[in-house]
Amino acid sequence: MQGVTQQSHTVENSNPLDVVVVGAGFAGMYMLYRLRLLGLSARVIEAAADVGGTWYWNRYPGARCDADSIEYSYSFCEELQQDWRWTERFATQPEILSYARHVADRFDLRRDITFNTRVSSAIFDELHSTWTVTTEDGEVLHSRYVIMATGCLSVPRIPELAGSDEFSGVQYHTGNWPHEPVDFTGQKVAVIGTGSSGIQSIPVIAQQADHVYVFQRTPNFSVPARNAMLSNEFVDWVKSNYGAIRQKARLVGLGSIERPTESCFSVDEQKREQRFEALWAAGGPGFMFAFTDMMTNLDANREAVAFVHDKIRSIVKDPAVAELLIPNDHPLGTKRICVDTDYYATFNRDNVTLVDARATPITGLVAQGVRTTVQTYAVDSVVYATGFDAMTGALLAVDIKGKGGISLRQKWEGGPRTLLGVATADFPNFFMITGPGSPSVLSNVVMSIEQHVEWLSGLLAFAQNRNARVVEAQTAAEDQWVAHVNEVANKTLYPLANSWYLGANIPGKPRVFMPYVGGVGAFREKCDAIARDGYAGFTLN
Ligand code: NA7
Repeated sequence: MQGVTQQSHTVENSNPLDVVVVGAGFAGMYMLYRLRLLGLSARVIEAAADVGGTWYWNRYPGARCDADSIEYSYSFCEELQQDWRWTERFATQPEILSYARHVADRFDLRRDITFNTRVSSAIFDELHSTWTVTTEDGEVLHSRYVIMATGCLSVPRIPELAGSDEFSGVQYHTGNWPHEPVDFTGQKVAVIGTGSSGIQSIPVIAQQADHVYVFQRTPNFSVPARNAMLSNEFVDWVKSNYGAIRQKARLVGLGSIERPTESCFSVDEQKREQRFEALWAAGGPGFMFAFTDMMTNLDANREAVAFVHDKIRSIVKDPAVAELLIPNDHPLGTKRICVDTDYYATFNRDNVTLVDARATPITGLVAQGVRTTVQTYAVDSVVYATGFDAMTGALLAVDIKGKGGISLRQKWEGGPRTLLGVATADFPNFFMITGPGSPSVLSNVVMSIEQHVEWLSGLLAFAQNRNARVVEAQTAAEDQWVAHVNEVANKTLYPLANSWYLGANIPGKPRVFMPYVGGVGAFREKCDAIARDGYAGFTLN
């Protein structure tokens, strides 16, 4: 027998729970709500002091969602979506966190959540078909099921820079920002990284700091957000049409984004330009869906690339700075497109300097600041906007052992393998919400969370009805799913970029395209077909 070794809390005498859920972000909260409906006992373990997940931690200046707030919210409760009033097109982090807290209060979720506690291991006991979950504080829980609701972007990554201990100022990571306000007034600040977090925070920090040095290794594509306050008329319209808006989003992704019907070269140059202009003026991530073939046809993508290059040149006054900001190593959208407010214009400010960290890489920190191969930049604070160990980081941070003592880290050595991103063979009664192999980060993730949670609730109800003690993904079904995920990814331009979708931002991480790119509608259909087929691909005993 592999697994349980804790002598003081044996499975036999500990009155096991039905489910341990790890994480109380949007996924963990809704999972708990649904488990209660199934009549299952559950405990949620959360590292933070409150609910909210990524929105609890990412408090950096300018942090906001890049999906429309009316869609980046739960749809499962009509009263909830009618009562809550979003104020801005793209909600700020504090507003999203208030929403998460409101949901926790409204459904009295906190009574089943243990906060300030991190799970260190989860070990499957084959004899009893239960899991033993141990926290870093040494608490041991036993449960029939473990559900990882640990988020796709929840393990911040700080590059190992020589001399970081010697730096005399303060170092921050955007994904683990202090809870007290940070005041950069009068300071010289280094921001390392120009992904979404850097692009959102740099304009805001620049308004406060004495000087900002932006260390850019790879320029990214960013489109204007055109954020605005939501009018009462618009909100009223949304609330009267919420059913249809949600339904559309379930089938095509972000429902508020009008999907194209034409391919790029089926229209003439003038019409193409007009469409790009209209989407640029409308703001938001819809720009990357200008034509049907933007993410599959390199020539079509190049048209959008050229348009954005021209925009950058027209906004940034110093031509040398503009050239440096121009992304030229990946097709548009193959790294997550950034959505900004005044990002490029910020480089016209006298107190902002762009440092080419590719031509002159950062070699480390010294007491006074950041050192590159050519000079030292004296700064008071360093902001790492250097991203996350995405999609698998939080799962593999926990020591998870399944059948025969196999660890998830071993099994996923060559990259994650899942069935539908929800389960993995040899790990019975173990599930993930929006795991690798599901649309997750390529979709409106709250909507994808709802889909996964509801589908998994159906599977657990099915197991309950059959008195099954064990639910496990079959290896053959998993192999087929992994092959399908790769096949659809390889038909697109996505694998052409060194993105965190592929794990390329983490040295040594296997290069595997992790999210499912086939679309939320197709994914939902496949999941539903499997359910209709008696959860084909899963073994229930
Ligand atoms: P990202 O998108 O992973 O961006 C991280 C940035 O940090 C990126 O520009 C990196 O450059 C840069 N980076 C990382 N290490 C270094 C070093 N050592 N030197 C210089 N620059 C470095 O993370 P974000 O937090 O911005 O966004 C993640 C997601 O969160 C986002 O897509 C949204 O979905 C929300 P590189 O490209 O590796 O050259």
